[in-house]
Amino acid sequence: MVPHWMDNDEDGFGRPGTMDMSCAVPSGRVDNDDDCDDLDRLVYPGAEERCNAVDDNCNEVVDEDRSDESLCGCDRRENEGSLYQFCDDERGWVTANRYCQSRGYELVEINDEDENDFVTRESGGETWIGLNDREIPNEHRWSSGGTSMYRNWAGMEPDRDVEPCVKLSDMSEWRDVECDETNGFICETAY
Ligand SMILES: [Ca+2]
Ligand SMILES: [Ca+2]
Ligand SMILES: [Ca+2]
Ligand SMILES: [Ca+2]
Repeated sequence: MVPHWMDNDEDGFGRPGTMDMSCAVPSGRVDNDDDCDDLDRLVYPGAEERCNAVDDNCNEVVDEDRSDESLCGCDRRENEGSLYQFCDDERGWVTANRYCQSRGYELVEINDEDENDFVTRESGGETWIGLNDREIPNEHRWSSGGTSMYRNWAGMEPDRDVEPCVKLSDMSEWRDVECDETNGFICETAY
C-alpha cells in the first residue's frame, strides 16, 4: 500500500490532509503533500517567486528577493504582521496606488504610533501613504479600505480642499498635498 494525496491544481504537488492509501497511486493523485496552495497551479515548492503578495514557492516567505535584487523593485521589510515595500521611485499618488494594488499590495495604512515610527524610520523622506479624501472632501479614508483612525497631522493640517492626498514627512508628521506631486511611496500587505 502507498499513500497518495489530492492534486486539484495539477501542479504535481498534493494537498495536505487528503491522504488515502491503495496499492498504487491512482491517476489524478500524487505521492506527496507538499503544495501550499492546491487551488493555484503557479504556487508549489520550487515555483518562481513573483511580486504578488503571495508565497509562490511555498517557503513561508512572501516576495523574497532573488539574489540581491528586490523582487518588487522596492526595499522589502517585515514588521509586526505586515510586509512592506519601500519604493524610492518618485510617482504621483494615483500611479503609486496603482503600483501597489497591481501587485496585491495597498498603499500603507498606518494603524498606530509604532507603525508610524517604523515607516518614518525606514523611508527617511517624504513618502505617500494611503490616506486621502479624493472621494469626499474632508473625509479622509485609507485606499486599503481599512478603518484606522490613527492620525499624525502636522500643525495646521489638513488645510486645503484642493489637496486630497497625504504624505508622510521625514519628521513623521502628515501633510495633505496635491495628488500629482511626486514622492516615494510605501506598499503594505498583511503577512
Ligand atoms: Ca499549487
Ligand atoms: Ca516564497
Ligand atoms: Ca510572491
Ligand atoms: Ca498598517
